[in-house]
Amino acid sequence: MGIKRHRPRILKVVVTGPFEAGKTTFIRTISEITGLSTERPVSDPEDSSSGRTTVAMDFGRVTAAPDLALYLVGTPGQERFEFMWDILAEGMLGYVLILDPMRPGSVEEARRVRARFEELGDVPGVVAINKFVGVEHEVLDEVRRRLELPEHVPVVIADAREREAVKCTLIALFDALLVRLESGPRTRVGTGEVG
Ligand SMILES: Nc1nc2c(ncn2[C@@H]2O[C@H](COP(=O)(O)OP(=O)(O)OP(=O)(O)O)[C@@H](O)[C@H]2O)c(=O)[nH]1
Ligand SMILES: [Mg+2]
Repeated sequence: MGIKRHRPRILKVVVTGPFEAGKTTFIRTISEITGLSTERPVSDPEDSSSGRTTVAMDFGRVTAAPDLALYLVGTPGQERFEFMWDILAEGMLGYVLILDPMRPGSVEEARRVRARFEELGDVPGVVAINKFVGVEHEVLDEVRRRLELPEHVPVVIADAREREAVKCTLIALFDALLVRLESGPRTRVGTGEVG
């Protein structure tokens, strides 16, 4: 007589954002498995600190509870791989939008990414400011204003290399999800279940 094993529920979270924002790093920091990454050398090495860029997707896994696993799916940041967004967003529970406020054009690009992700699913999103050194409340206000974020969208400062910061970002996303679920039957939320 064997021990009965239940398959864990799987919830999918997409990690998106502009080129070089820190999406791959965010997933690597928290993933329990080495994960899949489709990084290739960038064509313009001056434009990238690591010299590598995601061309299809990143993938990581986190056990949230004994019967609950999160699949973290990272998008490519370069515009020419944007066709992957629709595929990767399928069935997402929510998304994390990472941006680097110090990189020229990153906030404007984040605005465009967010507009597209809002179309791709009626799910909550959280904005994570990465690579930031400076006065925190100023950057929080500025990003909120420039992205024209509604009040219910959480914005956090999170160093994508730090596990605790990545965890807090994911918790902010789940809090936003709970608020949605509690806000009544008119709000539709994707199931996020992929298996
Ligand atoms: N200083 C600093 N560097 C970071 C941080 N997060 C990522 N980086 C570095 O920034 C570079 C880009 O990080 P990635 O995680 O590859 O960024 P990405 O968003 O996946 O990039 P693309 O796939 O090309 O769009 C790498 O050299 C990282 O080591 C951070 O919080 N602080
Ligand atoms: Mg990447």
